[in-house]
Amino acid sequence: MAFSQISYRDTWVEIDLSNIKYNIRKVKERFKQRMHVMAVVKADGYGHGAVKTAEAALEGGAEFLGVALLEEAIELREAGIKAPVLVLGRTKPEDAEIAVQHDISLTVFQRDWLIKTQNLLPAKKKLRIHMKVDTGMGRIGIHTHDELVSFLKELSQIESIHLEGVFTHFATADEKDKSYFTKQYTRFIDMLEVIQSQFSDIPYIHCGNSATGLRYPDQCFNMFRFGISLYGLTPSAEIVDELPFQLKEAFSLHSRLVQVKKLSEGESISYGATYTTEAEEWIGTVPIGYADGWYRYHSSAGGYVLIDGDKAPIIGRICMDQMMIKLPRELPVGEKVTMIGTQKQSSITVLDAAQRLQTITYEIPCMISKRVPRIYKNNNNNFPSQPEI
Ligand code: PMH
Repeated sequence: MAFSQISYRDTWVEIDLSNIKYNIRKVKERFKQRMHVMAVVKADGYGHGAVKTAEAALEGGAEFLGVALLEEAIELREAGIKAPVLVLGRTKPEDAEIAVQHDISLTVFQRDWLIKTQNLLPAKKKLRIHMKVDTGMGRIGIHTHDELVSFLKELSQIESIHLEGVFTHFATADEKDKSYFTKQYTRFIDMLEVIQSQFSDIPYIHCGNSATGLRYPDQCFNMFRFGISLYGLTPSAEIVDELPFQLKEAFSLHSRLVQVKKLSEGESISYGATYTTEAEEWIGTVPIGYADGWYRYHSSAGGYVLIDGDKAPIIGRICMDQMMIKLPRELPVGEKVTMIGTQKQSSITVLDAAQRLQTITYEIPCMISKRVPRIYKNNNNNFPSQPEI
C-alpha cells in the first residue's frame, strides 16, 4: 500500500510533515477540555501516505489513529506504530481475532455481530470496540432505540469485549447552517444517556470531524477525529472564512519540463487537435497525465500551472502520462512546474484544484495515483535518498 520510494520520473508529490504537526498543535489549542485527537489516516492518509502522516501526527500530539479498513490498521502496526488504532468501517466477525492479535479497536453496531464474534475470539485477550450510533448520517451505526437497547443488553453479557468508545458522525458539520448538526448532536446526547446508564465509564466519546473540532470545540466530548484539516485542507469552501487559524497545506504536486519548443502560428496540440496556436508560442511538455490522477478536466476547465513563478495555461487534451502547457517565455528543459503548491508569490491550492474539478478538497490528494512518488519534508530537511527538489 505504501508509495514506492524508487522513482525515475520527474513528477512528484511533496508532503510537508511539519505542517501536519503544526495543524495538530494549533487545533489542540482550541479545546478548553482535555482532548484526545484521533488522526484519521485512512485511504493512505488521504493520499499523503498513512505511515509517515501517522508518525507526524503522533509527534504533533495525536494519541489515536483512525483508518477505514483492517488492512490499513495492520499496515500501521507492521510499520512499528504502537499507538491505539480504530477501524472506522465494519470488520467481519471472522476477522475480529486478527484485530485482537494486532491490538486494534473495531467499530461495532450490530447485535448479531456481537453474538457471532464472541465465539471467535482468542481466550484471555479482550477485543476493544467503539460503538457507532447513527444520528443522521444514514451510513453505519445503531439507528433505533430498540436496536440500542438490545445491543447494550447483549454487550453487557460478553466478557471478552471491552467497550472503549462510543461515537457518531456528522453529515453537515462543514455547512454554514447548523440546524441539522444540532439535530444530530441532540440525538447523540439522547443515545449517550441510554448507553451511559449501563456503561458508566467509557474512555472515549467522540462525534467531531475536522469541521466540528474547528468550529464547535465545546461539542466534541473528550476525543475528536481530525481528518482533512490535519492535512491543512478546509472541509468545505463555504467555511473557509470561519476557520479559527490559517491551516498549513502539507500536499503539493510538481514536475519538470521534458521538452520545450517554439511553434509557429496555426499549429495544433495533443489528441483531437483541440488547441491551435494563434501566434508564435513557446510550448512545454510536462510528464503528468490522467493515469497519475491528473484528470483531463483540468484542461477543459481552464486549468493552469506555475512555472518560474508565472501562470501557464494547460493547453490541448491531457494525455495518459503527459500534458502540454503554454509557456510565458522560453524556459529550459528541467524547469520546475507546479500543479499544486507555491512558486515565488503565486499559489495554486488544493481547494483551487478541487473547485476547478467541481469537487471537494478530500478528492484531490486521494486521486493522485500511487504512480506519483510522495517525497517527505520535515522542517525543510529532506529525508535521505530523495531527489533534489
Ligand atoms: N470519522 C469518520 C467516521 C469519517 O468517515 C471521517 C471522514 C472522519 C472522521 C474525518 O473527517 P474529516 O476528514 O472531515 O475531518 N470520512 C470521509 C468520507 O467517508 N468521505 O469523505 C470523508
